[in-house]
Amino acid sequence: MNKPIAWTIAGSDSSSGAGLQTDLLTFHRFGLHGCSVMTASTAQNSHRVSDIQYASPEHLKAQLSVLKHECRPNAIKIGMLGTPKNIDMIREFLHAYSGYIVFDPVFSASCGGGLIAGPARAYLDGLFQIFPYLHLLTPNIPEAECLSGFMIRSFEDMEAAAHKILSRGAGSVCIKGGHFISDKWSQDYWTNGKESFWLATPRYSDRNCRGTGCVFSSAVTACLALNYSLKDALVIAKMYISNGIRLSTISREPTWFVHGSWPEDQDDLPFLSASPLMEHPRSFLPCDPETLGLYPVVDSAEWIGLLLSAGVKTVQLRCKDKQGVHLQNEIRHAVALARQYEARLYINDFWEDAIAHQAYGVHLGQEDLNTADIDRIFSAGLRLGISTHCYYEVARAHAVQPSYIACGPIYPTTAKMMPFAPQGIEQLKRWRRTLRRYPLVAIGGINEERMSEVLNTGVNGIAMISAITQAENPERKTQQLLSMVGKH
Ligand code: 3NM
Repeated sequence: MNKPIAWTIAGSDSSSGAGLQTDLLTFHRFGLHGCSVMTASTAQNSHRVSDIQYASPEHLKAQLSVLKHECRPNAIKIGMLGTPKNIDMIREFLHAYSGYIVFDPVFSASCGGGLIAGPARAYLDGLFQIFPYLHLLTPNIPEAECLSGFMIRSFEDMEAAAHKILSRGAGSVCIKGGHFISDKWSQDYWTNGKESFWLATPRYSDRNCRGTGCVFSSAVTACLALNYSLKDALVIAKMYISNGIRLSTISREPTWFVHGSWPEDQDDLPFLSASPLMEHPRSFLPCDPETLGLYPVVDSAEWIGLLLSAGVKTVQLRCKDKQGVHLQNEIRHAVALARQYEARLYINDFWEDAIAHQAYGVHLGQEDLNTADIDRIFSAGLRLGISTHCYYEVARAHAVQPSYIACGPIYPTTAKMMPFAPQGIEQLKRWRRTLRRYPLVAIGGINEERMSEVLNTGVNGIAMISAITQAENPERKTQQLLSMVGKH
């Protein structure tokens, strides 16, 4: 077996609207081999649960043992456990397992039927014992209220409840805001105690899909099994959920979630930000023209002069080694040159100076997003470009609605210390399909030989440093590259 493997430890839903049937389908759509450990069999349709047979702890153990030997999981999702004894059995198993574990603490079916045996208190106490083994807990609002003991009436309450739940020992918590019917966004809050963010997608209040909680936790598990980081997994899973709800039938009656393939629609990409979304973020001015073309990134006004005289029309000043008056002079000089050549100059990092000197735009990395005053850049009428390297960063950039998004590194690069592996041309094609309303700039390791395959993806700009600055004759190389872009 050569596919990554994910397990679901959950109850069977005879109608397949939720439970392990829908978990397996989700795993399949993400290209995994899914295995199931059934904790209970429910007789269920979209209106009621008419019977439940819980698996005995012995039967649970037998399922875990056979699978453990042949189908070692890359990640595990746990859903309904049903009885305190089954919780104990799972805790024993988790003690010896070191991979990713996602837990969706299901207490009742979407149709309202309770799914746990015996007193709720004993069940909850058992659950708390397994929290220290979990990488992620994904309660909805009623479940989060149960686990935290808080009433959740506001976004602040969601944050407080998440931190209370976290204090029980789970690695991180994502509270799904799907039950906040008053809000026009579906907003989830994630935290691991050190970092936190909100994910917002449009709410489709005229749809009533079953099993979305199961699908969300399975989709996160699938992405973890595929080696995505937890933060990326949350973004991709949110896209998958938004897509399936958006494409489902408009109805008050319960309807089927529409399982898609890998989510690639910008309409489903969440806005990721430090606080909940109150209104649709405003968009930065568009790049004009939308085609940025050859986009050299250089560290001095002298380089900019050379490139502009060779015919470059979009350029970035990325000064990492100058400060104070030297930096000011460099920026002033670069802006004057750009005006003279009617070219578009983006200033990396130094957004205040870019505003002061009225540069065409600012380019920010993800760390700069923590400190830059985005509203001031917007009000000053400058364009904004943002670097991204993964789904989490793309969703974060999306919340700022920049003029363009840069995706990198596409190939290995030596010009920048890079904690990210090269994304490759296939992922760049995927970004092109996904981010269809943004101009995209490709960066990282691009040179003359790789140029046409990058251009073929349909990106709007090609950024590069060393292919130009390390060339024997940078001016001639720039002209060659410009002509390749021009002919495309
Ligand atoms: N940013 P070269 S890669 C400045 O991926 C920079 O965000 C990157 O230089 C990113 O063309 C990179 O020499 C370096 O590889 C690009």
